This record gives sequence, C-alpha cells and structure tokens, in this order.
Amino acid sequence: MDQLIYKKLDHVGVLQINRPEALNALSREIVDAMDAELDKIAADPEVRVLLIGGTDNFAAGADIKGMVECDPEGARKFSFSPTYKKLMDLKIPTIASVGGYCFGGGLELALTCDFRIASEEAQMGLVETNLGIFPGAGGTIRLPRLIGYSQAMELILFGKKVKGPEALQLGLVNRIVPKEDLWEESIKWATKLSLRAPVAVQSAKQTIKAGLAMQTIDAGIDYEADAWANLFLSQDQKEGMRAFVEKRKPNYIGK
Ligand code: CO8
Repeated sequence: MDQLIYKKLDHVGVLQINRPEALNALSREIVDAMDAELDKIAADPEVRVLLIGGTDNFAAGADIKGMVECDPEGARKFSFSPTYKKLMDLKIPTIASVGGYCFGGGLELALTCDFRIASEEAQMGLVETNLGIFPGAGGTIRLPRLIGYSQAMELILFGKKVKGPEALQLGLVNRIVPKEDLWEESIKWATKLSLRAPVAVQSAKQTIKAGLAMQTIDAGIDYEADAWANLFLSQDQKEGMRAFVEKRKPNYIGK
C-alpha cells in the first residue's frame, strides 16, 4: 500500500499521506516520496493548487521510532527541512487539510503551506518538547511569524495542543469545518482557488513572500511595482479585464 498517494483533480494536485497504522507518522520514506512528487508538481503547468491531507489523521508527527537512536549526524540526515523548503518554494498556492492528529513534524508540514483548513475536532501542536527535542522542521521559525512570538512560545515551550476553534482564534488555521465536511470543503476550496487567474495568484504569492523577507516597506513597494507591471505581459490580465468589459466570465489559461 502506498504511504503517499498523488492524484490530480482537474487543476488541483492532491497529496494524501496514507499510513493509518501509525496515525500517518512521517517516515523518511514518506518524506522522500513527497520530495519526488514535489519535483513533478513544480514542473507540471496543469497543476494550479496543491492540497495536502491525510487519511483520518493529518500526521501525528515525524516517526519517533525512526529517530530514537539517532546521533546528531543521523538527526541531520533525518531532517525534513529540504523537502519542506521545496514545498514552500512552489509557485502555486498550497493548502493543508487538517483532520485528526496534527503534531510535531505534521504541523510543521501544515505550517509550510499557504493556507490551513481544519476540522473542528482536529488536534494540533508542536509537542516536541515532550520528547526532549524542539520542532526542527521549520516550526520555531514559521510559527512565530504566523501567530506572533508570545503565542508561539506558549505552544512550543509547553508543547500545548489546540483544537480547531482555538487554532482559528490564534490564526493558526484559516477556516474550520465539521469533521464530516473537511475533505469535501478542502477540495471545494482548492478548486475555487484553481479557477482564479493563475499568473496573478502566483505573482501575488511571490510578492507577499518577498515583501515579508525585505528590510523596508520601501523595498517591498518597489518589488511590488515591478511584479505588478509585469502582470500586463500576461494573457490572463487581458482576459480578466476584457471579460469584465464584455460582461462575461473570464477563462484563464495560466499564461
Ligand atoms: N511516530 C511513530 N509512531 C507513532 C507516532 C509517531 N509520531 N505517533 C503514533 N505512532 C504509532 C504508535 O506508536 C502506535 O503504534 P503501535 O500500535 O505499533 O504501538 C500507533 O501509532 C497508534 O498510536 P497510539 O496507540 O499512541 O494512539 P493513541 O490514540 O493512544 O494516541 C497520539 C494518539 C496522542 C497521537 C499518540 O500516538 C502520540 O502522542 N503520538 C506522538 C505524537 C508526537 O509526539 N509527535 C511529535 C513527534 S516528534 C516530531 O515530529 C519531530 C519533528 C521535528 C523534526 C522533523 C525532522 C526530522
């Protein structure tokens, strides 16, 4: 049985973690398979949105049994960060669909996505300090940028777990839905996003990320001005504006 399933639903790429016997704990094999799929997804112009989810559970963390006897060199080799960086660097928007347990390296995977939709019952936490380590797949860096220093400190240092409503209040997730609706709503959300002008969506993502990494607002505004002007080279800009003028729905081609 494949522990990672990839399929395409029109313009949505769907990656599903499938290791139910270990609550989808992320083994080296799963992350290596994800790495290879991400290369294919990055090269596939048909895919406009990536949705990542799990079967029942999102992922109960990195595989503790695969790490327990590691020395520092082994721990470095086990690292998920290069793959998570590959995910973060995708031009297309990415969504994590979070149901059930989403702990440790599982939540760090969800944090690497642009959006998170969770079930009300989902349980999330960077619980690594319970195990004598701390989040080492981007969690200490991404979480404070997402929810602020103080809340991130509380979650990480106490290994605090939160359910859907509290995660929503913290800004850890974008939306929560009843458990039984999670997958359907996730697909609907991803499909809705995939129908929006791909060049504009991808350029907006890139500009937001670049702006956050810049030292000054002025530098960001200059970057934005260039990226925005370049959109007028795209056929989608012409299509979007002409469709408005002609009072019809636009048909975007991603060029
Ligand atoms: N790793 C390996 N196996 C796991 C994991 C895991 N993270 N989580 C669950 N499993 C396995 C259990 O060992 C068990 O297997 P078996 O039946 O063979 O004993 C099976 O899944 C079912 O689990 P439980 O019996 O424990 O199920 P419960 O419903 O009683 O409990 C919990 C569910 C609360 C989710 C519990 O399993 C748990 O606490 N799991 C561990 C959660 C955790 O600590 N996650 C963080 C892991 S460390 C990490 O993610 C580090 C990331 C940073 C580095 C990344 C780069 C390397």
